[in-house]
Amino acid sequence: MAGSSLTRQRLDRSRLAELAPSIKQPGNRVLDAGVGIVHLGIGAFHRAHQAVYTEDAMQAKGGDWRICGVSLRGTEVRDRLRPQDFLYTVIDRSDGADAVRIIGAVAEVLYGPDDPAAVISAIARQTIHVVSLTVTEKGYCHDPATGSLRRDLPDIVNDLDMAKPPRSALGYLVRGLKARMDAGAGPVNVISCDNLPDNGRLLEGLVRDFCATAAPELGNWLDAHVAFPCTMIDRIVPAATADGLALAAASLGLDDQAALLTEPFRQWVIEDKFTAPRPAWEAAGAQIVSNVAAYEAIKLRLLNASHSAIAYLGYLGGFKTVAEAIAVPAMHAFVRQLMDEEATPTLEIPPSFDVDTYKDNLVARFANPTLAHKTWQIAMDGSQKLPQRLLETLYHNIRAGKATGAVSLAVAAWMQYVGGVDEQGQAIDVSDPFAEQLAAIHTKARGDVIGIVSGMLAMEPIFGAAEAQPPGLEIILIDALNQLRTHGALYCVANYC
Ligand code: CS2
Repeated sequence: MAGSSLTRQRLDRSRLAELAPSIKQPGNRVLDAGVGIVHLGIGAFHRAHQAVYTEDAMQAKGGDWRICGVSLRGTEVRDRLRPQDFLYTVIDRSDGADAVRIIGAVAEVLYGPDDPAAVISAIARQTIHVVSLTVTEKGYCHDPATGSLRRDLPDIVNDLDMAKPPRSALGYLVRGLKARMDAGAGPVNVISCDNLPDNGRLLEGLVRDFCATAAPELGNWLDAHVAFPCTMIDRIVPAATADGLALAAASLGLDDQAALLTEPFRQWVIEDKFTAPRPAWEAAGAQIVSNVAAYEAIKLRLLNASHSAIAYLGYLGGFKTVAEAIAVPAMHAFVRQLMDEEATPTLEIPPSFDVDTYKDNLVARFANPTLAHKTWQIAMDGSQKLPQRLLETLYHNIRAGKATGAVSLAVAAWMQYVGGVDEQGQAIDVSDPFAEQLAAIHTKARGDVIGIVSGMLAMEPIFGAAEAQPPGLEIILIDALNQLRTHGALYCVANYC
């Protein structure tokens, strides 16, 4: 991202009085509030989603719910926010107009590796009632196909030795919970906000598994003191860019090095399962429900599945952004068919949920021309995303003898993408925890489609054990990958429709 404009003052508390009245501000109810949340993984998504809900909840109902954010992987967020008193701009962008607001819900940002003890003692503070996480799928250090803890990962090997400084989110969390138990600091809600099915239960299982080895004394305490509600989180928040910072600077008349662009839409469904106080998130529009599973599945298999299909097929077809790709009529029709014909029949739709309107809104959100949401960004970490987004639908439909043409083409596009070369022969920067193994499968197969597909299907963490894969899976994917490599992504997309 480009540096700041030399002529502009930097956003901070002392500048709030200068802002135009059209720019919504946090106000003293937020800025004077105490900290009640520790959030692990304070990236763009959290700052444009949970932090905004929390700000609105404090504005509506008060409470000491400001956020102590923690970065585990880099100092950038802290270094950009600190000179601004942790204030930043969120611009809701649509074709019609931009809505600009300043968020004040973040009170501080810690960089874990600088001072792990500070993070652990923050989690153990009596005034903290919520520990939430957005650490991305791979941050859970689990086997995506089975949900079990990957004890082979170097960070987990390190963290299971409680005498060592932690490296993984689980390592920080378990040490923090143990410190909380030791300090008698009382119950806490631990809230996963990542795009994983049953994210609360998954996290609880991983924490308990981790504790069984590293801190068995914590097991009973967890039963009585910690709730792990499941959540469905939704808001499209592209990674920050220099263009976004320039737009914020022009809107504010101030330099903001931490500004974010997002869409007007946002949704947060949270399981009503808490052991400690929480912000009045429902006053900010969050839905607190008894069961989140149906909402999670709908979102993962419709929104995120379409996103991943657009990311791989679109990237291979030469599209840099989701909006560019979905503007092509064949891609639009393909995504609609993927949702209507293949994914929707696998879902249990709650009676009050209007799934057709939901899908209409999804394609409209994808088409938002003001958000440059990169296909490359969504394509990242496909090995961690594929099972819940595409493979559940594919496996279900193979077993039920239903249509699989669109979903299998999307999975084949992922297989092709991770080979690291696009349809113009240009190298792809594949970012994935399994990138090396996936590239090695391509190298070994030397262009043989059967070799590529069988090598991929042998990746158990992604596709599950051979006996758990549906019969015919290999043939279906060989056919799809063959078509893709022979005719190219766009032809296949158009041909499918
Ligand atoms: C996207 C999601 O990057 C991705 O994988 O599919 O981050 C998506 O934008 C959000 O889940 C929308 O809520």
